Amino acid sequence: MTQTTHHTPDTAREADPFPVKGMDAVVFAVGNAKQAAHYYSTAFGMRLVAYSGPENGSRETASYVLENGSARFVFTSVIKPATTWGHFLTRHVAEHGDGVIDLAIEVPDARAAYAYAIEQGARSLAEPYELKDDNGTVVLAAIATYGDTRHTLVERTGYDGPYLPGFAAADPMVEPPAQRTFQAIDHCVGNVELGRMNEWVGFYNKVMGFTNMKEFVGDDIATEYSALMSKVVADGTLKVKFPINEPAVAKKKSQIDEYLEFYGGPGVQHIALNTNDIVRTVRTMRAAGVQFLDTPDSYYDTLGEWVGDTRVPVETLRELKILADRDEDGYLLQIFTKPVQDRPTVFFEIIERHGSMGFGKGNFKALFEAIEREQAKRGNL
Ligand code: TYF
Ligand code: FE
Repeated sequence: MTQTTHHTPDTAREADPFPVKGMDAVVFAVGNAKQAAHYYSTAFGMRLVAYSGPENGSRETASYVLENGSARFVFTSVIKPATTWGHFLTRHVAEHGDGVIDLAIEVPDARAAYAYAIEQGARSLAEPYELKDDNGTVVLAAIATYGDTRHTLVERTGYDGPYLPGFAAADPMVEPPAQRTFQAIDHCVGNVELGRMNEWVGFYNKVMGFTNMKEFVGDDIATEYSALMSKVVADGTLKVKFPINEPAVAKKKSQIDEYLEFYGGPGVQHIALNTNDIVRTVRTMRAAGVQFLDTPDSYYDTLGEWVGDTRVPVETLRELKILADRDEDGYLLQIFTKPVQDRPTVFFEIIERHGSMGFGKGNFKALFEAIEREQAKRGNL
């Protein structure tokens, strides 16, 4: 395996042609945004902060904005058969089920970011435009990525409101947990078709100047047990990290093929969320009914021998089925939910990092076996 450093020198960072501030929002098109907002409030511990719908002038869509620290999710539903955008959302939900339409990125200058992306070959979905209200102005533009997914580029320096012009501040739907369940988006993963991973990695290299991180699932792991290949691209500051998966031809049907079949093409597979206290987060979410992947006891029987000391005792990890991994920079603790809708598509990861900037390579075998047990239950293995 080759190794590519993920530390960008300061000189390169100053010259970054596509500077980013971080993830702006993950936008979901769903069948019932009101109920989705309730689930992410009660089960994920997020808080509703903004709303747009017929009550404040949005005639065709209802959108709920939920936050947890810097993590922002937006859930949008169409409320009547209508317009071009309404048709896009309706078709997206009909074809893909509830899913991610937009991995929006906050940038210091949306016009410059858009111009650079287009010059580098990105496909335009929206030329730069402004949204204005009493809270100020936001500049947006959008480019296409894999499948029906887009990246809206958001410049919000001239705005001081709850989300975007047109949105009204909203109160939480329920009392949020006393302590945050998570506070940031760690990474957003895309599934693409067989043989297309390198193209999409090249897309992010070229269009956003993102570089490859050293951790990836190569041929060797793919044929051995994972049935997928994966590479990770990130901006120079590592605030925005996008792993890209493709199916591999292996002994068993790839989990990526299952996703592509049930999603109806490429799309966002999982969103990883940072927590400082994974034990509390998992207890809170389990108590609220969130289902996580199971991990066999045998994983914990040998964990202590190789992972060394972690903040959480192995017996607690075993009780909650949390995975642990260590590399030269430190360790991480992680766990994966089962798919959060009836289709075996989108799921979430909760991750607590202590130095390690990896993605849990040491867990790939245990993780992919757990996913395959779920696939088998669905009759898709
Ligand atoms: O984001 C990652 O790379 C890890 C591992 O289908 C992973 O969370 C990779 C592929 C996959 C599930 C998890
Ligand atoms: Fe992940």
